[in-house]
Amino acid sequence: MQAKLTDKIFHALESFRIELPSWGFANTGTRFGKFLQPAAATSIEEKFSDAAQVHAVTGVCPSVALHVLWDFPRGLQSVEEIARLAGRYGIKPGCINPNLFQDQAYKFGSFGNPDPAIREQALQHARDSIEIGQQLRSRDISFWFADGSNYPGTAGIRQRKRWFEECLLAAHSELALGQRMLIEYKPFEPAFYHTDIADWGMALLLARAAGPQAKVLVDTGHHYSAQNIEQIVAWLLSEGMLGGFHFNDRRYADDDLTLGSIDPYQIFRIFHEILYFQWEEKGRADIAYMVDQSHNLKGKIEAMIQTVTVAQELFAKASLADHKRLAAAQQGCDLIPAESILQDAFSTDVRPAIREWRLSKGLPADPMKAFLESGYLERISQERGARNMSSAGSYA
Ligand code: AFD
Ligand code: MN
Ligand code: MN
Repeated sequence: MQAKLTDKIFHALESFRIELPSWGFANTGTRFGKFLQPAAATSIEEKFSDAAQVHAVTGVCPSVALHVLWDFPRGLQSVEEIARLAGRYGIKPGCINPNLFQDQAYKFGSFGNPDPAIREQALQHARDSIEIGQQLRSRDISFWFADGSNYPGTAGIRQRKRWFEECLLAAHSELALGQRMLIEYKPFEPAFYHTDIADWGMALLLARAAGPQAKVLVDTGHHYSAQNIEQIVAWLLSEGMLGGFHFNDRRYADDDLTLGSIDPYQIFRIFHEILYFQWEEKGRADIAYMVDQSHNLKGKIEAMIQTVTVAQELFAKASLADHKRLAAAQQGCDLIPAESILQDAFSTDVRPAIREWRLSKGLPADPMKAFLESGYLERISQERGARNMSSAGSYA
C-alpha cells in the first residue's frame, strides 16, 4: 500500500475511540426468551472486567456506557463502587443511561405519562442520573424513551410532546457546565402505534427546546430500512446537533446485530459524511461513538471485539476518500469519478495497515486471536458457568 494511504489510515486510527455498553456483556434476549451463556456477566464488576479485556486487545475502548438501573442497583449509593471498579480495571465510566422504560409506573409513559406524579418520578430519575454523571465526571447522559402508544386514539400526541418539552427542559437545567444530554429517537418498539420520539426531526426539535447542551443521538438500528442514515447524519452535523451514535447493524428492525454484519457500506458512508464534514470545517466534530448491541447468540466479548475491529476498518476506509477531488467532482457533476472516490476507498483492504498500526502501539495484530488465546474466556466460563446456567440470569 502506498505510504500516503498508510499515513491516512494511521492518522484516522489515532483519533478513533469507541465506547462499549455494559449491557452488551450480560445475558439479554428477545421477547421470546433468552439463551443463557456460561460466560455472561451478571455483576457490574464482571462487566468492567469484560470491557477491560476488549480494551486490552484493541486499545480503543477506554470507557464503558452504564445503565442507571442495571448497573447502579443502589442509585447514587452505587457511585463509589463504580468509581472503584473503574480504577481497578482502567476503564472510565462512560455515557450514563437512565432507565425510563422498565418500572411498572411507566406503563403509559415516563415523560409522556398523563399522570403528573409519574412524570415527576421520571424527572427525578433523570436528575439522579445527571447527578451520577457529575459524580463520575462522565460527560454524556443519553435518554432513550419507550414512550408511545399501541392503538390509535389512545394518546394525545401533541399533549405528550408538550410534556416532553417541559421535562427535558427541566432535566437540561440540572446539567453541569460541559455535560451533555443526548436525545435518542426510535421509530417503534416497544410502542407499536406511535413512539413519542420517533425520528431525528422530533429529537432535534426536542433537543433545541431543552437547551444548548442537548444534542441528538443516532442509533443506527433505529431507522426504517429505506432511510438514508448518512443524510440524517449530514444534516445533524450541519446543524451542530449530532451528539453521538449507538452503533449496531440491522436487517429488519432494531435487531442490535454486530456492526457491519449486514451492511458495512452504510456504516462506511456514515463515517464518510463525518470525515467529509471535518475536512470542510477543518476541525473535529465532537461526536461520541458508542456501541449498543445485544449479543443473544454470539459470545458477548467476541462479538464486541468483532464490532470494534470492524468499526476501525470502516473508519479507516472512509479516511481514504480524497475530499478535495470529491468536492471538485461533485461541483462538476462528474458522477462516476465522484462515486468512484467512495467505492475505491471502501474496496481498499486496510487490514494490513491496521495490523501495522496495532503493532506500532504494542497491541496484538489480531485482537480476536489474542483474546481467544488469552484463556480469559475459559476462565470466566468456568467461574460463572454454574451460576449462569442455573439461574434465570439477571437482565443486563
Ligand atoms: C434498547 C433501545 C435503545 C437504547 C438501548 C439502551 O432500543 O437503543 O439505547 O436499549 O438503553 O436497545
Ligand atoms: Mn440505542
Ligand atoms: Mn435500540
